Order: sequence, then C-alpha cells, then structure tokens
Amino acid sequence: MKTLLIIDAQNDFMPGGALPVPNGDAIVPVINAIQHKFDLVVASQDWHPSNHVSFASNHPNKAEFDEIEIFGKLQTLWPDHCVQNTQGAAFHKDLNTSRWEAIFRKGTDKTIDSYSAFYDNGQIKATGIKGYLKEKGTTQLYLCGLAADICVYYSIVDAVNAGFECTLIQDASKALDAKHFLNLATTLENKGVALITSDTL
Ligand code: VGL
Ligand code: ZN
Repeated sequence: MKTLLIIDAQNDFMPGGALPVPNGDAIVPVINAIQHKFDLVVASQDWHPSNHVSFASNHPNKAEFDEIEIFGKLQTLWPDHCVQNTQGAAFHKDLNTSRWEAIFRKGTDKTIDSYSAFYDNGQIKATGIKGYLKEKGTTQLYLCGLAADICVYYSIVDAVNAGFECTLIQDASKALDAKHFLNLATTLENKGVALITSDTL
C-alpha cells in the first residue's frame, strides 16, 4: 500500500517566506500532479508557538543561524517561522489538499524542535504518524517536501527505522543547502532509500 507524505509545504519555506528554501515553490505543481497515484496522502505542518526555543529572537545574545545546545544536542537558531495561525504557517495556496486524509503538526512544544514528522529532535514525543500509517496499511512510504536536507531528511530516517520501505521524490523536494543535501542523499541510499523523480511513478 503506497502512501505519500508531504513535508512542510508551507509559505514560510517558499520564496518570500521567513525561512525560504531556494525554488521551494517549484515542488507545488509536481506534488499536485502525483497525488492521484497514491492510496493515501498525508502531510506534516511545522507549527510553532511564538516563544519557540528554535527562534533566534527568543535568545537575546544569539543571531539567526547560530547554534546552541538543547538537551545535549546542537540546535540551529532560525528566523521566526511557521508561527501557529499565521499566513507563514499556512500551506502554499496552489497546493491541492483535497485528498489529504490527515495533517500531523510538529514543533508545537516550545522547549524542543521537531524536524521529523515522527518524533521531536530528542526522540521523546511521538506525533503518532507511525501508528497511523501502520494501521492504514502503509508498506511503501514516498516522501517529498521542504526542506529536503532538514525535515524531509529526518522524517525519512525515522520512517526507515519504523520499518517502511522509503522513497524520496527528488523533484518534489528542495533543500535549504543543496550541496549539503548531496551528502545526505548518499546516507539515505546507504540506508536502502530509493531516490527517484516523479516521472517514474
Ligand atoms: C524546517 C528548519 C526549521 C523544515 C523546519 O521544515 O525543514 N527547517 N523548521
Ligand atoms: Zn521549524
């Protein structure tokens, strides 16, 4: 059973947004064209309170893109983005959401960030998506969205560990740092993840 998981296709990650991914909006028509090929379509949504720990603005002596330690792990400090109930947190207006059966919100706890759609960065709290996808009968999980080198990457790692057969749809994903993503793509391939383009679906 084939499921498509669309990661964080939100305005703040699109050109003109608070934390723009280069060419982020190029994924929208690609995603719209492929959704009908899946048995189930779900999405994640980065959904932060304004006092979130990952925002540089909440650390008076730090700058955007500085790193700090949270629960023993390095955390990049981001511009304020995907604040709950703002336009920046909304999905791109051209994205067809009619087939989406569920949206999993993440990053809602102000004390910890959550890149993956499965768990927070400390692997403490689950979103429930693993159990949801299993109960729905998902065996093959196809992932896409923004940003390929951050939230898509960490979601794939958790999905592989959860036992799903994973595929990354490359032209339906864009990275914040495309060079860095090339290294991560090799890591994913070594974990058995298939890297494809949407024309082969
Ligand atoms: C993301 C940085 C901070 C993402 C979310 O969706 O890739 N990146 N929050
Ligand atoms: Zn975020």
